Amino acid sequence: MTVYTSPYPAVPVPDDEYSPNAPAFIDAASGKTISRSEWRDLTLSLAWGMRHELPKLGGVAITRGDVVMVFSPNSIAWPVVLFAGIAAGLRMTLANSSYTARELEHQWTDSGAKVVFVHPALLPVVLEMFKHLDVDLTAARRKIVVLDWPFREPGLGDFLRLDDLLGKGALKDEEKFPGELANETVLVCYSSGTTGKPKGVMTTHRNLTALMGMVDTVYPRDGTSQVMLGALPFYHIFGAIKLLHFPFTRGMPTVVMQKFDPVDACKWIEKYRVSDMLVVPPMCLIFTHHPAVGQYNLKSLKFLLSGAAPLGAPLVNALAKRLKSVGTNIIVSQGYGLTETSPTSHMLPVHDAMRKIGSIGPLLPNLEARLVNDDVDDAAVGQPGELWLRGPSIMKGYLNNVEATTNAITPDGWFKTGDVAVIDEDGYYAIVDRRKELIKYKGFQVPPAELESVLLQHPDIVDVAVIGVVSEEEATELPRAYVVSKNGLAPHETKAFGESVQEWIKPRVARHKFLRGGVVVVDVIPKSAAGKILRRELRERAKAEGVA
Ligand code: 4UU
Repeated sequence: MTVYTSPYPAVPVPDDEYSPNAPAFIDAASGKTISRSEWRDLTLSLAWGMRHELPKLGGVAITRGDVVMVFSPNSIAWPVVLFAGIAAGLRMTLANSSYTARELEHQWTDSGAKVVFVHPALLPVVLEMFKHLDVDLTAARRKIVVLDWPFREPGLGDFLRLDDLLGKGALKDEEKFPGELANETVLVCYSSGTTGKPKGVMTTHRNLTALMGMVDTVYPRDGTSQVMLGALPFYHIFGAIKLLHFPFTRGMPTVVMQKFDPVDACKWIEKYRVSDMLVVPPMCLIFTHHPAVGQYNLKSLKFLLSGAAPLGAPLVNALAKRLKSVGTNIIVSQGYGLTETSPTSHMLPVHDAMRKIGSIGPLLPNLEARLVNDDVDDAAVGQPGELWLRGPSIMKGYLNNVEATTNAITPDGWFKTGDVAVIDEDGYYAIVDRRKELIKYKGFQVPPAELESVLLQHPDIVDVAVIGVVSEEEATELPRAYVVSKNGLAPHETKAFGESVQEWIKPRVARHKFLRGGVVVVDVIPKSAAGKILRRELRERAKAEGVA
């Protein structure tokens, strides 16, 4: 008898994992679990509540196409709210949970959001925002739903609560996005793109369904992926898609951490036998030396996927060595993407992860790429060029911002990433530089233009430019400001002034935008004839100052 076998490795038969009773989301700290079918029921119930119960309870009425904001650290309420909103035909805008009231106000106003679903701990920030906007408390109450589910919080007064919207009905029709409707926007995450302030990225239903299949082709298929650790924030596209959407398509539960902490992460890896973890490079760095790695049983851990910032070969090697020394059989891979690409466009396949260290892998299926030089022409073979991407996972455009959309996407559909890449002889890409203004602090976007406009409100600052400098110790970039002071300062006064500016900005911006790279007083900001800041010159200067 001759038996021919498939050249592909065996894949698990989905029956077990995809059972309706299998866990979909687990709250790490309490163990509270939502099964796949409970998730569906809760989602359709809340979708009904959003569309039909909210006005009856005194909230504003929301209808298909309206923008609704989620402002919360990670919790198991997140997947329910997000998917309910999508099912209800709403556009969900996800706000960074460390935002100040002013930062939130930009996103609220720019997106035209009608209602905010807010974690109880962040309610004061929302109330402060409404105060700035001259919305009185009675009117504000109509726009606020407090996420006190599944855990009740006492002392919230008479705000609307998530619980009030649940259990009153179930949405039946709205959740379908057939035909043309697939191009409706479902997510509006914020990104500064290549320049300026954060803009709303219109991610469509079709963008997301396309992306699920694209990622599926490169994600481990050998049965090792069983449980995902949800340590990255859900409001960032990396977490929203790769922790809340993708694991579900593989029958993998996500263990939800309110925020990343290395000891807790190790504890939950042991307790929940976590196999997969999505990380950013600074988290990799922590795991290379943190004692908790040796104190818990991490043997279940099989696959780490880093993204959102460059992951270099030395760090991958150090991390793999450490994790192997505690008995794991770990593979460290890297993905690349942008909010505008929904997000993943590149990922190192498992079998190549440890062979092609430092690379972001080949282009995912369904995408086309170009590398473009300064003359907007193809870069020569083997030479670096700006990465342009085209395909079904590219955003529809920036919300209410035709100019930014036109600058970002060419008439024939090429999206300009602002990142500079090279392709090797195997078709694997590496990111070698960034052409856009963006700074990344631990994977979070820090738009220089935004910090510059805040700094210009300082009474003693007349001009400013912000750049990113690299910190090897923390595996990240740090925002560094060059400022021109209104009062000519004596050399011995500049250091103290710089430090006072670092303190001054703290109550005004989210933590990831603090000027950790320092503040330097200069006589003049280098600018082109057209008045554009010459950031390259400042980067050279920072190098000369010994910090880049
Ligand atoms: C060098 O950070 C993101 C998305 C990250 C992501 C998502 C899914 C990574 C892997 C994955 O599977 O989005 P944004 O919009 O916050 O920031 C986008 C920018 C890019 O333009 C690039 O400059 O973040 C930087 N970036 C990277 N840089 C993202 N990933 C990488 C990377 N190497 N691997």
